[in-house]
Amino acid sequence: MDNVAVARALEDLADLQELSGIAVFKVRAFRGAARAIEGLSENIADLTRDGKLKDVRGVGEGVARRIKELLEFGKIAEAEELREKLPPGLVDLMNLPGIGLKTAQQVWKELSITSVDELEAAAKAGKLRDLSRFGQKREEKLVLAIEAWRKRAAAPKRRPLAEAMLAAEALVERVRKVPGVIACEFAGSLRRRAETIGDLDILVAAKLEDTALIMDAFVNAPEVVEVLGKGDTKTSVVLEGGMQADLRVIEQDAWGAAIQYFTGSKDHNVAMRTIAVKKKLKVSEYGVFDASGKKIAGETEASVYEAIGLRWIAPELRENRGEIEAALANTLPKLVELTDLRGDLHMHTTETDGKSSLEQMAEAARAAGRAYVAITDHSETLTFVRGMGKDRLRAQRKKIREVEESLHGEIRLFAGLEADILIDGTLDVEDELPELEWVIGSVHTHFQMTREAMTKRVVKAIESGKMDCLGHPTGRQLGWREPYAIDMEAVLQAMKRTGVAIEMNCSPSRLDIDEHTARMARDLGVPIVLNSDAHGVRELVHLRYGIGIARRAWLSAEHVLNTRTASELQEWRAARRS
Ligand code: DGT
Ligand code: CA
Ligand code: CA
Ligand code: ZN
Repeated sequence: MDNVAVARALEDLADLQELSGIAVFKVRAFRGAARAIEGLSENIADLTRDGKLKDVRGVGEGVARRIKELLEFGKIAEAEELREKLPPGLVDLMNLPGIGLKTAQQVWKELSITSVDELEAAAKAGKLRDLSRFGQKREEKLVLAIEAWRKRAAAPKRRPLAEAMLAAEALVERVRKVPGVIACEFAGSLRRRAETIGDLDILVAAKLEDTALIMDAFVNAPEVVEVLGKGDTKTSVVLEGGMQADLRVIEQDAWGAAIQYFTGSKDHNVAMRTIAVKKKLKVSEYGVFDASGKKIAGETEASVYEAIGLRWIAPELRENRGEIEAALANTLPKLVELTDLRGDLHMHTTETDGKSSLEQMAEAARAAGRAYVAITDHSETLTFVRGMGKDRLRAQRKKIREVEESLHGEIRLFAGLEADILIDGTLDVEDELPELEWVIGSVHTHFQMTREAMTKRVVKAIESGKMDCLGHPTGRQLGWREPYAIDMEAVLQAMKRTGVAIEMNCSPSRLDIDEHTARMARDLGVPIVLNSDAHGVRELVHLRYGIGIARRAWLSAEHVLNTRTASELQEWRAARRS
């Protein structure tokens, strides 16, 4: 049990005591101790074992006894007893953000409300507004807060990268406009572009006297549904959809140190601190300090790394997977960037299951600065999305040439196909379609196979010689479909033998392949293609999610096929096919 858990248990005990009418002065000791324990740098269990519990500020005889009990039995008997005597829904009620102990007591005493359901019904019926310290506005907010609380309880805890990124960008943009804000950025796992995000960590550089306006702007953002805590330097809120966001205000001279610290990962920070200690330096979120306690760096992030003898490390690499060693040896890779991507080799149109026409897709891709794209609608056997047979394919190819001409050669359009990999590993494409310029092979049906059978199926398709790239290689859909069982290493080996590329599908619901497989592909020398798999013009931006994953896989531009020019790509393809 860690310090936070112990503090929370004491806090709960204090709440239960207070709800049960135990005198406030008796309760206060538990709250004070909880706060002290949360702020401790030593582990409370260690202190207990060493008999040093009483040295902790605010821990007297009574508190110490409860802590020992908690560490030994995992619970405090007094808390259990008090909880049993109270109406069961009351504790839930009290834990509702924006309610707390005082209000729970108030609605219980005055309206006999003892559950969240009853509270919600009362709020909707307008029965709360006349209570003291309430009013119509708070009553309305409460209904929203309860809805958000329910959603959050039901929602998976970690959120997909794209959802977190959109939410964070909106908040950052809003906060940047507040007078006094010198800088505002998101940190944490989102800055590292992890696949899923626990919570948002937003940092602001400002003078401390300017924080009030900043905090107000933050909590009043339209997507905020609950305020968990609002202070001078830190505020925590819950957003629509249930994600938590923390905002911290930092003074400018510690900005670099703070953003370094709060970007993490924790493992990276720990490894960094180990290096610092060897040099008799101390790194914290306030700066880098020498043995005499003098601050030697902290205003910029690069200065923090430099102070301990490291090159600046891209956030996507900060997982303690060799990046510190590489920074020391000056062998960090030059990571691929979004602007390195010249083309996009997977997208659909209204011809099959896309929402935008060929003309619209081509024009949007041109406007987005792509030098080339492949139009890859579905193949014939995928009848539920009106897959195309060879006649329609030929007709589409003709149309592609026309659209290309109408855009004056500003974008090269490859006539492609996303061919189904059938259950026996046959690729759903006619032998006599040499005019196709880009063929993706993908599994869209029959996911339930043994690992062996699925591997054999996909390897056979790779070896057919008709495929340029394997699409969304594991079939996963984040949050609702697990990857199918497949031996990715065997698949990569087959690709290496035959010169087929592997897709990193950048659709935020897929992100398939993941960073681990991408790293494996890179190490084997299998080229990786970052594709949007756009099913409409608005989805062409998907590349920005995949690029983060690609960087986490240590990819440079040279590992990514669609950083090449259109003619280099055609040469690559011709070389394999000859
Ligand atoms: P998440 O939110 O679960 O997706 O992951 P992070 O990495 O954003 O983690 P979070 O939000 O708990 O903390 C943000 C960063 O703050 C984390 O990456 C590193 C830093 N940090 C937080 N707690 C600690 C800690 O106990 N020790 C160290 N060294 N760093 C910490
Ligand atoms: Ca976080
Ligand atoms: Ca956090
Ligand atoms: Zn597909």
